[in-house]
Amino acid sequence: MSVVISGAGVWTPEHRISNEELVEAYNRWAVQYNRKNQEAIESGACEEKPLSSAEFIEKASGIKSRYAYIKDGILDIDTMFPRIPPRSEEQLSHQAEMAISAAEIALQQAAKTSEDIDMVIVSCAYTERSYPAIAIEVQHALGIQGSGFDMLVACSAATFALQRAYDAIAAGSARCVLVINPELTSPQVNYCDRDSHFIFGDVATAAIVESDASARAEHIWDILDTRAITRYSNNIRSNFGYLARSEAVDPFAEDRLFHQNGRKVFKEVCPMAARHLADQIRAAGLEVSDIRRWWLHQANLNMNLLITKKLLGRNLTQDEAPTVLDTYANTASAGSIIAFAQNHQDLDPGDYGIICSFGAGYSIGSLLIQKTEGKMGSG
Ligand code: CO8
Repeated sequence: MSVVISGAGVWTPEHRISNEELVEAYNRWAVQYNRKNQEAIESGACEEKPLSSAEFIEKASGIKSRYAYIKDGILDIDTMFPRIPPRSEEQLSHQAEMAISAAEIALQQAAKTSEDIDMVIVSCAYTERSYPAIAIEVQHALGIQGSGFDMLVACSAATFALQRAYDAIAAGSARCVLVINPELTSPQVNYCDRDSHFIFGDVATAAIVESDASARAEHIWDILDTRAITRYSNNIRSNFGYLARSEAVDPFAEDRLFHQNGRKVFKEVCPMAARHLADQIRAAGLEVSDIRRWWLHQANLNMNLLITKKLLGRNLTQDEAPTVLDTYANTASAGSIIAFAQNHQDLDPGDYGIICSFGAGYSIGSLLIQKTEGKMGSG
């Protein structure tokens, strides 16, 4: 039996923030901070905040803009975080709403309805609460039978969840799995940190995984192989967690937000990812040159250029390795799924592709897939 990806969808928030807007707000905040703390800076008690630059951001990362679920507050120098209106326990939660918006597109692409689904996996870098699982809320809202659960694997949440979906179909414990990645990253971004304020954006992605026998979509991708590896590293970290109350620490302190040693991450993760992909492709009896399209993790354009250069000895074109981080920025685990969802319909039956994530953990997750004949128009 073949296990296939038969649909993928992206829900994009309506609010966009350009590098220029973000830098302008950060710089005004930094100037105000430096003015307020002038004496302490002069005495060496605290450090001056350096200014950010839109040119640096684009050159160092390839990011030009990002989307925000809620823009209000992010560019206000007296706030510097998104002001997300609280919802009552009776209302649909923010992440469930994002998840459902992406799920509806993936279901439509796969020519499926809620009745066809029997497992929901919500997998992302953060969930807005511990329980009940966002996946179970989505399951309830969409009227899905079976089971649902949440998974957290930071950057590799989407690829690791696709592998759990693959395993469930292959083992017969599910018939059709809805995998959703509502990446609401903006509340965990430190918009007062010059080195990381530009990195992330919000988005939600979704995919349908099922047996080839039940697939009815126009575009169907056979999953030939899945791989996941992790290696512990403190170089990307957020200490946000439920122990803050017991530890009597500030739950909003800088270390509770995303922070990283970006240079080290770059140097350590690129060779790991290149080796991982080369091993996977060769183990399947293929050459790296057989891969028609690379839907790579979208953290940094230079990382992707380095990885593909290590693999193929040349820079890949946008057609071979589509970039979406220029408009979406780093969307935690969703980046490779956005790249896939927006850039797979033009390929032909028989074409091979790789979906791959790499990042916090460290973690690397990848799927080697091959396009098969579509069954019918998905409308
Ligand atoms: N404006 C102007 N100058 C700057 C800025 C800025 N905004 N930031 C840094 N600089 C300066 C630095 O001070 C430095 O100056 P100097 O040379 O004088 O010391 C110079 O520019 C170079 O700085 P860096 O060494 O930091 O710059 P890099 O070229 O390394 O680029 C990057 C920085 C873009 C961060 C790069 O290192 C990178 O992308 N690394 C990989 C990071 C990565 O992939 N991380 C993965 C994180 S995502 C993830 O794992 C998911 C986590 C879960 C989601 C979290 C949601 C919130």
